Amino acid sequence: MAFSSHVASRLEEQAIELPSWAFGNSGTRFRVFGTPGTPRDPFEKIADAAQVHKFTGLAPSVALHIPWDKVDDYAELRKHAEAHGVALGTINSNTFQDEDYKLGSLAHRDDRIRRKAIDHHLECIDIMDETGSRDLKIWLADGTNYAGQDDMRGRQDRMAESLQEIYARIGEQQRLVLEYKIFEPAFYHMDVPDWGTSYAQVAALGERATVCLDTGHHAPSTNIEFIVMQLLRLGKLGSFDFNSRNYADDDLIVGAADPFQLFRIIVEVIRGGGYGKDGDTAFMLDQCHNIEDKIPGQIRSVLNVQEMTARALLLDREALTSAQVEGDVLTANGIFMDAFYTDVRADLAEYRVERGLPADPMAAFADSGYLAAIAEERVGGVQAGWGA
Ligand code: LRH
Ligand code: MN
Ligand code: MN
Repeated sequence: MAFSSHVASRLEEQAIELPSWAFGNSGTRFRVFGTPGTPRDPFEKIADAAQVHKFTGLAPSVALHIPWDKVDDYAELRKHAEAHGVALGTINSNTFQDEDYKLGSLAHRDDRIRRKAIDHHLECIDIMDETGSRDLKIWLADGTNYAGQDDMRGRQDRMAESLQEIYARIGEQQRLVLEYKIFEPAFYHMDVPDWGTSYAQVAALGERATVCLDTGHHAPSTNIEFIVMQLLRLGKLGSFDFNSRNYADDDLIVGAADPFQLFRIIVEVIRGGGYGKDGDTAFMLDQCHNIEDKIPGQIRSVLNVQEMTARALLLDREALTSAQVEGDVLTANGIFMDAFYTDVRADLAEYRVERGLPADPMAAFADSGYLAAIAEERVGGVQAGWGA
């Protein structure tokens, strides 16, 4: 069985943005394990990311993290990306690695530190103008460790003011995307801990401000697809940071820990009009490859997303709706599970070959000799950022 033309053409709409930091060495606070051939600068990270797109056709853009990916000339970086067949995507700000930000950034009490954090975001927007990026993604490490440490209300108010100043500088074709995270690095409270807070903050800013949902940033057993439904319903699901979690913010390969959850999420994205040409919800990865090779790790990741998307597109929504209307609980659930249990791997292989791509991108990349070539060429790679 091959995919229907409808499913095939919907699959063609898929684009998954890769994080530049996935290509650098990373690890836990216990140890960073290096990989031979790790990129030494943003140019090499982009060259590696382009391999993922070359073998899968799924990853046409690369997100940058500033200052991890700071370069002298962003126009040159943009040209380099284009020459490799990819575009520069989301610009991620970083207010979590500077000594000044120990007690916060956009929510800080000290005007000087708040000013510095706002200015960093304005600089990120200048960079976006040069790279042609649409989205500024803000994730704030702001929060406290102890009850009473600071006034949570005051922090929320200051953050709102800071965000307003940043949003005022966002261009007509650009967006501000605010990511939430339940905990870490702050362990008592985070200033943007959940989708509700992110929504409240971006709703106050305006139309071009939306929420980023990082799948690893929730409590265990959170119904993430419900949040997806709600944010799409409100027109505020700007983007995903996809990854897998077993325990906390593990940043493992998306779809590795719980492919069924990924399937349920994508079903809701399609249902809510966020998928492909229907909507404006960006699919991005936010992952680190601590012990596995990075490029194949990213290839496996985008393939996992594609596989669950194919299954979600196979869901018989008409039959599902009839069962729901009839209140037929078991039939409805059975229809849902049928789509999830469908093995689409052979169909996807055929789909790829029809589009001039390798049937098995993992095997084709392994055969290409790219890893051996970069291991020989590049000496002294950089870390993803945390240890840098
Ligand atoms: C925070 C986060 C955020 C950062 C990235 C490196 O945990 O998910 O998206 O920018 O990790
Ligand atoms: Mn993230
Ligand atoms: Mn994270």
